[in-house]
Amino acid sequence: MIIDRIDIIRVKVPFVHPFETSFTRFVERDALLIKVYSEGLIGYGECKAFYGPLYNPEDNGACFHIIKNIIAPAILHKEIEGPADFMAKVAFIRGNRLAKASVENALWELKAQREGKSLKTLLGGTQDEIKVGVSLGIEPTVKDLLNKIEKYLAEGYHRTKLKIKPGKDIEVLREVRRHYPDITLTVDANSDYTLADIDLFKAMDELNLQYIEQPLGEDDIVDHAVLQKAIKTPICLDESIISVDSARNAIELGSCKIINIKSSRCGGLCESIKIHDLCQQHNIPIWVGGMTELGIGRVQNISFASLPNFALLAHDIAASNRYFAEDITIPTVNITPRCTVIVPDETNGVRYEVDEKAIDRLMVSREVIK
Ligand code: OSB
Ligand code: MG
Repeated sequence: MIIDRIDIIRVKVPFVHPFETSFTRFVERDALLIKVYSEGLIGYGECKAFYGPLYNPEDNGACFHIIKNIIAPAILHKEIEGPADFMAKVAFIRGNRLAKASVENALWELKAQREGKSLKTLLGGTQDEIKVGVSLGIEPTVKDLLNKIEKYLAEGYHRTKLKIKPGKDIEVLREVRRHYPDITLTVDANSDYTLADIDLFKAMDELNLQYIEQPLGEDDIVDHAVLQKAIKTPICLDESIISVDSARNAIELGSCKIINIKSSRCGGLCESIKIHDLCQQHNIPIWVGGMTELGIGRVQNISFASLPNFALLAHDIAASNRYFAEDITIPTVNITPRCTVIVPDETNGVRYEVDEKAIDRLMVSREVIK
C-alpha cells in the first residue's frame, strides 16, 4: 500500500472522575489520533502517550515530533507492505515505541480493510469475548475508595485493581480487604517503591492479592527478581516490559510471574504478539493493560486480547463509560451482562466506526502531512 497522507489530530476528552496514580492525577485524556490515508482507505491509530513523560519516557510532544519529522518522511508516498514492513522501515529509530505503535496500529487497520478481515483474524485471535477488570485510582479517603469499588463490583467487573503509592498502601488495602474478603484484588504501584520497602510487600502477602503490578523502577528487573523471591504474591511487570527481549530477561531472571502487555509500550502489535508467544511457551499468564485509551485504542486492545494466551486473567479494557461521558467510536465500548467485551470479527456483526463528528468536537489541533 502507498501511504498518501498522515494526519495527527490532538483531542482532549474530559474524564468523568479524576484518575490518580502514583505519578499524576489525570482529569482528561489528552491524546494524539493518527489517521493514515492509503489508496482511498483510512486507518486510525491512537497514540497512547500522555501530556507529559510521566509513565512512558515519551509524551505527546515527543511523539508528535517523531511522527511528523522522522516517521512520516520515511513512509510517505512509499510502498509499505504492511505493519511488519513498516516496523522494518522505522527500525533505524531507537526507542520511541509509542510513536511507532500509533502508526503501526493504523497500518493494521488498513491491512484489515484491504483484506476484508477483522483485526482479530489478522492477529490470530481465538476468543469471542474477553473478561474485563477495572483499575481504580487513589482516592482522598478510604470511604471514597470503598464507594468506587462498590460501584464497579455492581457493574460486574471481574477484578478490582487499586493504585497505590507510599503512604496510601497497606492500611488502605487492609480496610478494603476487611470490607471485601473474597474479591479478586490486585494493586499497581507504578514503580514508586524500592527494595528498601521489602517489608511492606511481605506484609501484602497476607492480603491474598492476585498480583502486585510494577512495584519497583522500570529498570529494576534485578531488584524485582530479589523481591519476587522474597514474597509469595506474584509480581506482574508493566513498565519494565518494552520488548520481547525485556520479557525474556525478566522471565529468565525470575523478576515476575505475570506480565501485562500494552502493545503501545512495546512498540506495536508485531512485537506484542512475540511477547504473547514467548509467555505462552514459558507458562507466564498475561493480560492486556490499559492506558485510559479512547475508543480507537480500546477497540484495538479488545482484538489483541482475543489471542489464546490471554484467556486466564481479566484485562484493563473497561467499558468506555468508566472514563468518558463522550467517546470517539460508534458504538462506544460496552460490557455485556457477564462483564465481558465481545471481540469484533467477520461473523458476529460487531463493528465499531470512528465517530468523526465527535473527533471534530473534541479536537484541539490537526496537523496534515502529505
Ligand atoms: O499502570 O496500568 C497502568 C493508566 C495509565 C497509565 C498506566 C496505567 C493505567 C491504568 C489504567 O492502570 C488502565 C485502564 O483502565 O486503561
Ligand atoms: Mg500498570
